[in-house]
Amino acid sequence: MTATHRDAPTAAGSGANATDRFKSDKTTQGAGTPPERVNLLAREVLSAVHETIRRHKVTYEEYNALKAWLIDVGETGEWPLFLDVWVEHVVEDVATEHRQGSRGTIEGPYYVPGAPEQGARGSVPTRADEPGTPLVWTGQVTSTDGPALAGAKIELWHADADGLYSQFAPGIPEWNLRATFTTDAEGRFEIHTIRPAPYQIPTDGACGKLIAAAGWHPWRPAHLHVKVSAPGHELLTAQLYFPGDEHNDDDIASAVKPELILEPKPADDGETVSYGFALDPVRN
Ligand code: MBD
Ligand code: FE
Repeated sequence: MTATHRDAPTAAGSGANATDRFKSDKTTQGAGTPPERVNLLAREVLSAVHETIRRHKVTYEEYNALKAWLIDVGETGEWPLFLDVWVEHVVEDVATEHRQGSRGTIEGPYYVPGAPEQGARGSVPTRADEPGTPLVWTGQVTSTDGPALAGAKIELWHADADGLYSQFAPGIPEWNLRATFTTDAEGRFEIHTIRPAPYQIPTDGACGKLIAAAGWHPWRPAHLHVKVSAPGHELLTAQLYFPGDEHNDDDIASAVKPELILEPKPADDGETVSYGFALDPVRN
């Protein structure tokens, strides 16, 4: 390890970065939600909280512990992490239930738009001594209407062999293990990367405190994140997993689906895998 104590990854560090990222990319504050809908949703969420308090006779001590913890979530910048781990999977289910094409799953807190373009065949940016098993991934992007999609974009991002993401953990080059590929005339691509490590939710922040206090585990299985897009088609956000990972069955973020588990094969230098995507046309 070359990391010094000073630049070790911390929950507050990745949390602050994820919070800034969300504010600059995603916040649309209110987004035109009409008052009737805010009223409906806010009332139902609050009554679920009230019901839980009555049913379990929640005490003032517990109420104050909750208040302190919620303050802590904000102070450690962990709202993106908390929501993406424990809430996003249901939003994703609802948003994509009409689709015929490839299944997706949650985005999580660590996507960054604008990763370097590598064409149809190429490598993700890595450090000279990037640890991890080399992985060559080939595939094709098609439309559920049939045709191959030339010029489709595949944005890939994933953790390194220590389970850390560039731009969210310190000391990693900006675009390490992040890239954008564009399919060729037949809709095909070939991506050279490394196998990521399982991801552990930071144990030193508010989410880690909840996990410890509830006796849960902090792990997500190893995964590759992708966004696949083509004109006239719905954006597909997915993650791909590796067979045999002990957390495929109990992902803390509930984001594993059987269709998303790869079937890698051993190769001379690492592994190869074939996996493609079918995108749903936008219907009006
Ligand atoms: C991750 O890497 C991730 O993908 C999700 C969903 C939550 C926390 C960390
Ligand atoms: Fe992730």
